[in-house]
Amino acid sequence: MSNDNSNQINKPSGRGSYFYNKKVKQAEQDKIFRKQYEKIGKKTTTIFKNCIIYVNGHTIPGRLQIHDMVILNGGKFLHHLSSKGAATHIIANSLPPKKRIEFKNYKVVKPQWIIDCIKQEKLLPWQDYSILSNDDTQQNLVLDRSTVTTPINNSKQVVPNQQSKSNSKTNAPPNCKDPNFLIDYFKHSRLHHLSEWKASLRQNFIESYKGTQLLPHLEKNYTILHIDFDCFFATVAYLFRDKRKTPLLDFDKDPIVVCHGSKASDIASCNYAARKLGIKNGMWVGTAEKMLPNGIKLTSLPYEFENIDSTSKTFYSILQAVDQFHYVLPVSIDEAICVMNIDAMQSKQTLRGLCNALRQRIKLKTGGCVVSIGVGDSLVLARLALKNAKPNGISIFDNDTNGDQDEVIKFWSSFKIDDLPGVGRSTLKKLYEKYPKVKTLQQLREVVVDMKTLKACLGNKLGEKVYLAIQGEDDEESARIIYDPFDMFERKSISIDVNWGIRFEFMDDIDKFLDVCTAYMVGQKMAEYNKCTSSITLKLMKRCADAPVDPMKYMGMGRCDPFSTTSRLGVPTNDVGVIATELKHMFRTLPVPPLELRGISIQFNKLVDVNDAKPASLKKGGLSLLFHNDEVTTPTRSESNRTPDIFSEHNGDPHRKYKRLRRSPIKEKQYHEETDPQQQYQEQFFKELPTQIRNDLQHQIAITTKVKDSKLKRMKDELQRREKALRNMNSHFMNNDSIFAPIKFQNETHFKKICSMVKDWVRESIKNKGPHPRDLYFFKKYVNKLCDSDRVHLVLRLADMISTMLNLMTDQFGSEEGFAEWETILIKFILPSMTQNRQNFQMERKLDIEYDI
Ligand code: DCP
Ligand code: MG
Ligand code: MG
Repeated sequence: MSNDNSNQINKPSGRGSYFYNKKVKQAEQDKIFRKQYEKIGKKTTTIFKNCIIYVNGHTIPGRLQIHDMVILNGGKFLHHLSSKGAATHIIANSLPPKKRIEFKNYKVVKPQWIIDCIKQEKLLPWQDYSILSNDDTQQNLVLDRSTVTTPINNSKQVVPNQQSKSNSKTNAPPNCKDPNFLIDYFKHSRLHHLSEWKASLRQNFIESYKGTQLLPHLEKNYTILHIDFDCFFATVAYLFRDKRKTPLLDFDKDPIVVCHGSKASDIASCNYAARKLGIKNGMWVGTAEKMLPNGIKLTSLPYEFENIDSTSKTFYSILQAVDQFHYVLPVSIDEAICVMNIDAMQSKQTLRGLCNALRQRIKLKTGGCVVSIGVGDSLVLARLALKNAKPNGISIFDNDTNGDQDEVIKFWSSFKIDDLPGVGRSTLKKLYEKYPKVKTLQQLREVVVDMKTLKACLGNKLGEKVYLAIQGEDDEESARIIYDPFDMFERKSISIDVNWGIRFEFMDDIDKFLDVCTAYMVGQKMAEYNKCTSSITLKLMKRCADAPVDPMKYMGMGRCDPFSTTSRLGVPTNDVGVIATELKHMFRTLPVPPLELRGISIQFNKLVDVNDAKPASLKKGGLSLLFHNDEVTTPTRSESNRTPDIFSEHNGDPHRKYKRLRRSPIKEKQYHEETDPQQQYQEQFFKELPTQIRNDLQHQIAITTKVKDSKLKRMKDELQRREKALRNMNSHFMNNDSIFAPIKFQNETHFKKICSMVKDWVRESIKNKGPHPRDLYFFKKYVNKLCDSDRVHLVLRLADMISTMLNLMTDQFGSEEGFAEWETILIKFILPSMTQNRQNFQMERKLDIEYDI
């Protein structure tokens, strides 16, 4: 019946009605068809329950066969692709270029997907059967590595790799709402591992070289050995592979990649046999498979994080045992820069001897991992030499112009311009515009006459860097790692970056996720380094308006627009509650609706040692984790237990854009203070406050009243504040959140109306299970804002009102859960909030910001 109604409403007229009628008729026929088959005992399933399938062009098996397979397995079959978005999947053998563009936002899969789903009796990841490559969908790579685009060879059948499948993340669909999601994500994320390893290598450096003499800044009296493993992850994965699965694998001949498995996952590392075929680190598996010559198979191996870690430890311990090295500077898990005093080792021959010995020892001790070594008398030369040395080699370069000039020219001619460290796509473009014919670094050395020209082309800093680099010298910034490694390696920020698996519907869940992130970052990371933070940056990735909802990479980010905001706390803190609340607030200032969120990164900057920070801002007696602290979190409660949600209308509709506060549906009542019969309780309430709170409160009220007495002073203060507010608006205050704006609650600014609304809310929720957490969250924000903006007396009135209500309702509802909850809110939150002297806190925030500017 309801179906008929909706049909009625959506029924098109005119030409469209012909297709519409046809579609309805065909859907009815499909239903009958399925029933008939069920009657004769043919097996039916619901594998394709939520799928609407359209077949494009000639397919094997044919269109009719696919139709039957879809219908019998619970799917809908679309005979015409009449309107955009009607189909969930398009089945095709191949697509001409025009269709590739037309279908770029669809899940276009090979017919084999249908067959395999039925065979395995489950809906398999469509990405493994996708026809469109990342070139078609323009998927953003998380990596900053370039991908090679190659013509797509449709004639070649790509055999889904068995090993890669068992290793695929896609077999275990992630749930970002699960409290364990973050830790699980970190366990699998190679980028997370890489950054953790790097941080710990740096920390180890600081500890083990404590007291070592710094190298004199201006005397370039050293030689650099830049040492890096060849295809590190791939080698370790090969050495530690399950040999029963791939007994005949040949590392030197067979193309091997390390990845998470599905076609749409990135290749973290590939061996040199794969590189010969054009496959590169950072490329998608699907793209790599298309580069294989006929008959050659790509082997994907899983990550061996633990073995990578132990191999790296062996590598570093071998290097640290070399006496001639003044420093072993960690670059990454597979790469180190060794600084050697020039007098320690002079001739090329002795250098080569040392390099050979090192390579042999590392290979032996790691069970077969190979490093290459580049040697030069600057960082840039050693790095370029390393490029020459790879794979499995040594390159020692002396840029001395008195030496062999042919060798110098040969060396520089072997590099492209973007082989220079720091030269990315945009710099390359600028250089090409200025010097269109220049291809190699040698050519660039010939055309660039002075630093001034390059500065004009690339800007001062980069111009200087590139100019010095082509002379074989390091710029000041790069050389800091040699002269001031301790400062460079000191932990200055703590961050997490979640760029996979983020699919939320409601703010509630995002709040919980932010709680988990904060607990991890504060409870584990900041505690580990004994730090606290005074500045937080939140960066969100929002799906681009024209990007597909499901990107090619399973649960990946797809194309996104970044949004970020920074909040300076003024006072360093390690309080989970404060930080989580700030993050939730920051989230709400960014225009990213929950459904469009694809990635979250959080960074704590301006870290200070806990011992150096002001004690008042720090949590004593350990860190309180928000999970266990019901101050700000939003505990789950079943729908039926809830009192009416007065602030959460958006909750029912995930597609609606999130609104911070919405007008309450409750009928507004006037608050008549003078005639209120509960007035008599006010004095008593004040008397009954704990002495400390009462004294503080009286003091506060006395101050504010005094200030208010002098109109002139007030105007002067206000003027000053406004000036400051204007200056700081962009860097700190977010529009409505300015403490000078009228304070809104439920879109209402009139205090008496707000009181009336709160009164109704308290009355209703006392009788039940207490206030809804989200409502409470906004109420707390409102109270805090009142305190922050010199309106403590209003908070007192609210407190007074709630206390009076509690008194009046004790007899009737004293044993209710809601009653107890409101008592706790009053005693643990509202009353203390008035005496926290948050005005001073705000003043510090402002001062801090001015300093920053
Ligand atoms: N890595 C990664 N993602 C990145 C960078 C690195 O997964 N964005 C991992 C995989 C690499 C390892 O770190 O194996 C070392 O990085 P390298 O850049 O040194 O790459 P490889 O060692 O794989 O190859 P090469 O022989 O070019 O050094
Ligand atoms: Mg390497
Ligand atoms: Mg490396």
